[in-house]
Amino acid sequence: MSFGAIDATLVGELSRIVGEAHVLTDPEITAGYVVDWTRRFTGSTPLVVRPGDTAATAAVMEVLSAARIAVVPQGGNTGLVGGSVPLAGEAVLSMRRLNACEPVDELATQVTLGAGVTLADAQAHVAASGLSVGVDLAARDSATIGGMVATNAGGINVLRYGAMRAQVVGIEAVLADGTVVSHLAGLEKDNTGYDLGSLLAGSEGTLGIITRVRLRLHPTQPERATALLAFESAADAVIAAAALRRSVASLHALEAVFEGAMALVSSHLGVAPPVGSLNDGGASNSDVGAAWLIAEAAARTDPSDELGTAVADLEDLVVDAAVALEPAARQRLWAFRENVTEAISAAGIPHKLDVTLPAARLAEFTDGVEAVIRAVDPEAQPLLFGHLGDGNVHVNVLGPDGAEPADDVDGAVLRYVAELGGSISAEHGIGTAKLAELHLNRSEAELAVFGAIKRALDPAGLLNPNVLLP
Ligand code: FAD
Ligand code: 2HG
Ligand code: ZN
Repeated sequence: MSFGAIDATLVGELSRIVGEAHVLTDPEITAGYVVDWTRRFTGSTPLVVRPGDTAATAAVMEVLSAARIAVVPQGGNTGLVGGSVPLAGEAVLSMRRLNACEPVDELATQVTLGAGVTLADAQAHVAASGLSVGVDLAARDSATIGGMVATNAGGINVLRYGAMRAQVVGIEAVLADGTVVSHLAGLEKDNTGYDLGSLLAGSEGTLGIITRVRLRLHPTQPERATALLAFESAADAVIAAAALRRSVASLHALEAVFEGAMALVSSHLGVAPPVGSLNDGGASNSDVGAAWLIAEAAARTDPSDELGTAVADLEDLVVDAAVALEPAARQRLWAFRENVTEAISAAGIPHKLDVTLPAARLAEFTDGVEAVIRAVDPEAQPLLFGHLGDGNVHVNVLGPDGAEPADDVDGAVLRYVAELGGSISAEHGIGTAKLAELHLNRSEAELAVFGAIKRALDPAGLLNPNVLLP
């Protein structure tokens, strides 16, 4: 695929649409748009364009597609698979200025948001109506609603409300040639053909530029109880997680941190976990070893009895438990989970593998993955954590002294996941990082359908041309 060049005439045309201040070409100013959050993926770009609304986005795409300029759509640039940065010199279309929050529709319990609204701003906007966004994640201050739909982000409440796709009841997007498609009525029942919101969810900027999203909202569950539970082994934590899912109707989040990751995050925070102990012999000589679960129950009325009873029933498995009800105390427990990604980033540049296992193979995977990694790179350090309630494990791998591990580690782990019947991308997407392994989960026939959909919506292949589709 050959792409066009950017010249002064093109820059002038774009400036007339979005204003000179929003067409960036100076490498010092565009530097922040070309490196991803992990610092593992760095590219370069001749041009960053920052439209302020749908009409401007459409006009910009009309100009760029006429000039055959490849484009990487970018929201908060918190994506973790190298899909949000221009790795092959593409232009960047930054969507952050589309940050309008329309009034909450309290009758429908829905809201329409600009693609550039951050999750934190969306949460604050709907809170006054006693409503909540169904997806929550630690990058909430930067991640945008458009980026979260484009990656079908998951986060900590998927076991209650589903991932981002399940929140979308309407979508507006600009196609590669500047055509606007808009279906924002938000009717819960609407069988009038293909569901474009569902198609764009998880499309990673390859099919269209999301400009506005109508989200389903959920009644806020203000009363909360949070437990931090320590286990001797990953297998015990997996069994306990399944039991909690069966017994706690108000279960809102069920997260895990395994030994190596817990050691790193507690050293980063300068605080030891209040329950369980690090490196206390036995299985914990490994980097996976012991495990901690964070279980949070949330309801309209105090759920602490329900959670407490379920935790008491786990007495044969749990080494020790701490339960917190007040927000500050709960936050102190959550810190051991929410800061893991940041702690790893402070230690080096990891390879990030984000996988789901069938429930029946989860313990086998958490026990076996360390050996799979060490067989490829004996010095690599596996750091495991994730959304255990969904079967979703984040396997981060660091090399010695914070360097990247051997590249072959990624393929070895992902092949192991596929052998066990799991998904090689639970929630972060394929991006450029997992492109070579997509065939492990998707048949040739499926990939041919992906290609046909791509060609139908973006015949010149201008939108994120190096992402998702092999
Ligand atoms: P970007 O990073 O800017 O882009 C991500 C992808 O979406 C790219 O392919 C990009 O081209 C595309 N894109 C962005 N905006 C648009 C648009 N408007 N239209 C079309 N395509 C677009 N993810 C989870 O699923 N669960 C978690 O728990 C979670 N926790 C995280 C915690 C931290 C600390 C960090 C740094 C990341 C985390 N993530 C998590 C990663 C997650 O993918 C992002 O946080 C979020 O979904 C991406 O939003 P963004 O606006 O930053 O998108
Ligand atoms: C999380 O759950 C995010 O914290 C990030 O999805 C995972 O850093 C990672 O690998
Ligand atoms: Zn996650």
